[in-house]
Amino acid sequence: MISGKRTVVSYYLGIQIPYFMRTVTCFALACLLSFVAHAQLNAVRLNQIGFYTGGPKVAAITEKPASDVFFITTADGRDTVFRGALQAERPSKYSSTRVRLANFSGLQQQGTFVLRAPGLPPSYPFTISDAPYHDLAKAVIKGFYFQRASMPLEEKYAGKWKRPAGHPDTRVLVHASAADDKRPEGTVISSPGGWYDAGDYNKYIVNSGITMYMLLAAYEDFPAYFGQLDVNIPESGNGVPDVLDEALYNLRWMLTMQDPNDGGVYHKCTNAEFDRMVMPHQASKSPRFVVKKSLTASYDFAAVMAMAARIYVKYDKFFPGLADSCRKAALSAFEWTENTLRRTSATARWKSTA
Ligand SMILES: [Ca+2]
Repeated sequence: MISGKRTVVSYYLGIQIPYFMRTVTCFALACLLSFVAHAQLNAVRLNQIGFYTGGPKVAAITEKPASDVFFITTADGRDTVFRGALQAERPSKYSSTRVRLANFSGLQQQGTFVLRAPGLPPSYPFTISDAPYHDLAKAVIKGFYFQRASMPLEEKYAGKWKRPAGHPDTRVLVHASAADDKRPEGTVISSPGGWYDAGDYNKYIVNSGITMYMLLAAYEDFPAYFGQLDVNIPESGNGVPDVLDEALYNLRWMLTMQDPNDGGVYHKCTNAEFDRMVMPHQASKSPRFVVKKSLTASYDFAAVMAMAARIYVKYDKFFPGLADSCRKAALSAFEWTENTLRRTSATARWKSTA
């Protein structure tokens, strides 16, 4: 379209358009057509995972349908299991998108379905069941297993994602920023295990602190559900809920990040530079460091350890002394932060959390 002297656009406009302008015009047209096609394809927005059998079920129609009705059919389109009326268009002062809702909460038949509004492409398939998020919950918990540092992922647990161990972290150096009289620069400590961060092979107390809270809170809120959730990790079937086994893999690493001399917690375990985009066992063998103790890391650590002490005490026969160790670690980390706050200025505190 852009190779000749006259394009379709220039032909219909009856003018000669410079090559650059033709390119830009064609690109803009392609984007516009793509946008229109994409909007059409996604005209029915709904929860693509699924809905509880007895729960609310609502879809949002974001393009103009040919009529005011909608249908829920089986995935193959052969049987209609529900029909309803689209709700009136709702204006929003925050968006120009015109939306009409399709409420099909009355449909309580289990299966896989699609929503169809006349004149628009059907929705993505969705399920209605008594446990629509069960597979999602398993995948989320299992996701942390794939992030495990310092251990190989075996095929029987990891499938096609099996891989050798990376980053043993049994010889980690105290960085200059974290050095003190009892642990001078270059002191070797062991800090194995834990999870890699989302986008790199370093390990962060603050980042994993919120994650630990979420996992432990999920267990505390739904102990019966997580008590039976088997996600096929090496600790499955050991009598301890897998979510607590997985959290423990990171908890044990977190414990290594506390300086036993004063209770302060190192901010992260890290390379001097990020590893390249390679598999963990192919990453650089350059030194790993623990860096400056921080208020944020120590407070996060204290909170996670306090919570862990409360939860893992119920599994004391499996992990003797763990809950007590967590309690002591929480108290000493909290004490370090309080003492540090007392003797530092507001400016220094701000820098400490940066
Ligand atoms: Ca288990």
